[in-house]
Amino acid sequence: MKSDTPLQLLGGLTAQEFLRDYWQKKPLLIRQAFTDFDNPISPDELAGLSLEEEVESRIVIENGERPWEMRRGPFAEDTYSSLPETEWTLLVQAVDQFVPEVAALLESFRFLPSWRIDDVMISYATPGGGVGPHFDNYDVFLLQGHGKRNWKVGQMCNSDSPLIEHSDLRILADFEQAEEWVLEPGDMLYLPPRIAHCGVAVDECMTYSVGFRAPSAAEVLTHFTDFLSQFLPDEDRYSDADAKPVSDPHQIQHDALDRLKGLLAEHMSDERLLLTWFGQFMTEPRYPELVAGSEVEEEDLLGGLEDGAVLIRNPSARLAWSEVDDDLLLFASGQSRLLPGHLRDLLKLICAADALHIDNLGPWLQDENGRMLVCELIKQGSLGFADE
Ligand SMILES: [Mn+2]
Repeated sequence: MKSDTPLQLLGGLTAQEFLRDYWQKKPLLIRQAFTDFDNPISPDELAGLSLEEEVESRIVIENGERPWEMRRGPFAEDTYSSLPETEWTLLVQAVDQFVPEVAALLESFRFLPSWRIDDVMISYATPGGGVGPHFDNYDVFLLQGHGKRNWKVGQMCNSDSPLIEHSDLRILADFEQAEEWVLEPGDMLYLPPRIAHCGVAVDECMTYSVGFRAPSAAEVLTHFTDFLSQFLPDEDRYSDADAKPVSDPHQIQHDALDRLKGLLAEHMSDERLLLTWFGQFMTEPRYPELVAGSEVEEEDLLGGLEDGAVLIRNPSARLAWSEVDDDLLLFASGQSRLLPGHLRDLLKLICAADALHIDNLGPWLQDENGRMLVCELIKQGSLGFADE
């Protein structure tokens, strides 16, 4: 995607302008980001998903058994007949993994790295429904899909911002309203991390939240050092050759800290390991149990494709790639593979194509590494044959 094309999705801004002025910085209201928006899933279908075992869903009832009562799915069919008329919300996570038409919405966000995108959550709300004033630690695009929702945007928050006492929800005790808009179908609101916001359904409505993932500094440090430590031999230790005699044996001198900093710097600066860890971490699937592979022999793969079979990405899989020197790294659902540089276009194809078939994959099947890679991705579960 060219970064200097004005985008309807961004209210006429180019991707470059949006990233410079708004991304991670300030809210942006976009009227008709999607013109003539065709709501890809109905409230009934969304409620249907919330009955499924593998789908994460919640219902929040403002005046339930207690204020802001939260129930976790999967729900039973009769759950819905027992709810009040108004002021409740159903939230369903990662609908993009279950409904291809919802996954297709993500195509519009290709000006951002796909590995930053977490999921599309959909909320359905009855009039007056919402989840209270809160903040998230992630960027989000809130696309109005159906009906109208009132959004209020407030102050910047952090982990010290006072919350009301609640066991399940993080509801802000104070909300300092700065702006307010009513969103109609096709309108979209971008919010940077940590900004207070409060959405209340004006009438029966649905909102699509395109959420992003960003590891916390604590996660980066704990997960990367865990990963790194697998490669460090036990004899690689704090060492103090050429130490000077000490004046007080009980004192920790600062030269010991310098040696420690040296030890940390030596290992933390290994770019290849950092990249490998990061790619694996950012492609970890939300639902690893839905990335189940199947056995396939190379000859069956080739025969199948020649007979017109089509391979598609598992909607629960996450893929990304990178370069290391003259080689490539493919990250697939939390795993990495080092591959020769000549497979670059194959990796791009596997990451981006809606479907793989004999026409686009054909030439790569002549290549031993290419064939093997496609087989491995089927065995690992990131690719699978489409049902005819
Ligand atoms: Mn939110």
